Amino acid sequence: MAANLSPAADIGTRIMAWAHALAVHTEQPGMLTRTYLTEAHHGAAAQLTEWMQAAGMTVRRDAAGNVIGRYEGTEPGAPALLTGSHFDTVRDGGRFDGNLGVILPIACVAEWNRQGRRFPFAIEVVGFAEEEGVRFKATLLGSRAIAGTFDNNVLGNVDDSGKTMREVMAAAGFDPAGLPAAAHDPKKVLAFIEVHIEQGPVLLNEGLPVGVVTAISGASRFIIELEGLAGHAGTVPMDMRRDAAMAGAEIGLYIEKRCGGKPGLVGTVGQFNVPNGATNVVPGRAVFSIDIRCGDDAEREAAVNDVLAEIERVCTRRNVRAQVRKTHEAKSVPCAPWLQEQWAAAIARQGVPVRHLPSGAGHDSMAIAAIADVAMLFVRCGNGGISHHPTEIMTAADAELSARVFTDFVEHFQRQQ
Ligand code: HGY
Ligand code: MN
Ligand code: MN
Repeated sequence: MAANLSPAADIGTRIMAWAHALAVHTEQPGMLTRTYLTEAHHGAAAQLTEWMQAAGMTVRRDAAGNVIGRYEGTEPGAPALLTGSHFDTVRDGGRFDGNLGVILPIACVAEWNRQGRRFPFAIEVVGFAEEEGVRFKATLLGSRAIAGTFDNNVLGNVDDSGKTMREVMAAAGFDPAGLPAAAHDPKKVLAFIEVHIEQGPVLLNEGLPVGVVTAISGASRFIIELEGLAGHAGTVPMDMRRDAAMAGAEIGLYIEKRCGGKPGLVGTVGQFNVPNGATNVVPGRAVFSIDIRCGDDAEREAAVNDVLAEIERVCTRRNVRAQVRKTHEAKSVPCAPWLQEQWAAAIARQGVPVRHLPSGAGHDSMAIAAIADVAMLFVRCGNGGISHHPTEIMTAADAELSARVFTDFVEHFQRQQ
């Protein structure tokens, strides 16, 4: 049942109600987990489709499963100002990461539609089908499809149940052969603007509701599989062990130390598994993830090289074999100054101080930058700025203000000269 609030309800309340309504589409009761092409994902896509149609948009799904709502301009078929974000989530995630950037533009288009307002360009609101990389360990799938940079090699990636992405897409009615046709013609895209929660504490600590993103940090991600030798926890002497988990732990501590030294450089081991482990068995295998990011690509690449060298050193000394698989690499992406200026002007017209800040989190804008200039509006997060966590929160007042900034941006939008 859609949360169809009357137009009288202020837009901030409507956006919050929709975010909570969308959160019912989860694959894990009691928490929000919505990964690519699960039943919960299909339910959310149907709900977004309903809201887009009610807002006066025509809606289509492309071969990647993106939900694309189009609000025609005064000239049918005109180039579009693209906006949107992702509607998949991390496991036990928050209900605003990604989803806000789809819901808020839909709510604004619904207002323009109610007023009969059209622009000399179309507006396309995209619900990107997959950004987090949770189910198939490949990220930005939706936005890469639209950018024409989808890497078909990931179609063979398997989920925890052993199903390949290709199988899952086909079962959901999406044909990978149609992916090239999902690419947008760059000539038909004027720019891409993304509204996203900050996922950090800067705006909150400075008492600011919104900010203009200057650049999005680049990222390198790996899955590391270590193979030592399993053994009896009670009988194998400590100096004779080839303990895969301790090798991984030593590498993890090195990552923390190496990335701890430089502002803006971060390194995370987000997943760490001992497959078929047991309390009384020396781990013969360990599998863990590495995520290293920095606004400065040279710094990130230097840190990655040092970590890979340390993996070699630790594994040689411990007589453990390492398999290193890169699962994601994205250079940092600058936000276009001519678009940043228009976000700043829209914020200033609301009487709000303008704050520019970088993004440590990755976003769909990184992929869309391959075909269009991009710029992002950050919205304040509560609870210390926490995100990728069920206590991720924002306020209806900030949703209202962000919708006013977005509306103002579009109503004053000047194409690049
Ligand atoms: O990991 C990220 O930065 C994004 O939230 N997917
Ligand atoms: Mn996220
Ligand atoms: Mn996100």
